[in-house]
Amino acid sequence: MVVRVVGQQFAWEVHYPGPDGKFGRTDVKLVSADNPLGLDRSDPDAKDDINSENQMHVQVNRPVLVHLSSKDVIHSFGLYEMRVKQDAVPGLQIPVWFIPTVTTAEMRARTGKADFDYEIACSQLCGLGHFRMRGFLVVDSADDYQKWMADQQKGSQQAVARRSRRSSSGVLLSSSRNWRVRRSSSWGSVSPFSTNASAAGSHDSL
Ligand SMILES: [Cu+2]
Repeated sequence: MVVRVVGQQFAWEVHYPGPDGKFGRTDVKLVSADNPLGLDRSDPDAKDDINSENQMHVQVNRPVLVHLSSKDVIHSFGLYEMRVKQDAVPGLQIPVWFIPTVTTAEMRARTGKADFDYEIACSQLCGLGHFRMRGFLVVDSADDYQKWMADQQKGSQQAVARRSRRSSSGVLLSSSRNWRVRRSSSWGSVSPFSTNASAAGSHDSL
């Protein structure tokens, strides 16, 4: 499987191409709290794309190719159990790959830790919120992975419907999606995209 991971102060955004296997176009001008990847939903390739924040699900025993980049400063994508550590650099897409061979559930059984999780650590001091830049890799069985993906697809279709309702009514609807709640708390006031258009404009290759 192929996935894009974008580091930002202070979270990991994960972009899945969806069933068509094609990543939709992204544009920094479209980046918002609702659309952290700047995905252009009018692009046919983007229609089935999935994004998640600080949560990366993969299927056991399948090679995972990650195209790694950053929106702002240099971060470092660390998956210690996979022996993966790679800087995420603005303006570059850096490929890194691994094959997960032990599911999260199996690791919990082996270690006797019911709360074991594979962690995605940022191992580059990237700003004041560096300490909380932390995601999780979930290694699923094939069945669990399909279920998760189906759930995400449903969720993203609902989000698209919500967005179009909102744009027609001009009323901000509240959302129960966890990632959005987390987004608002982790985004804070430090994002260069929230206030400074010229800073965003300099990262065209996002
Ligand atoms: Cu970081």
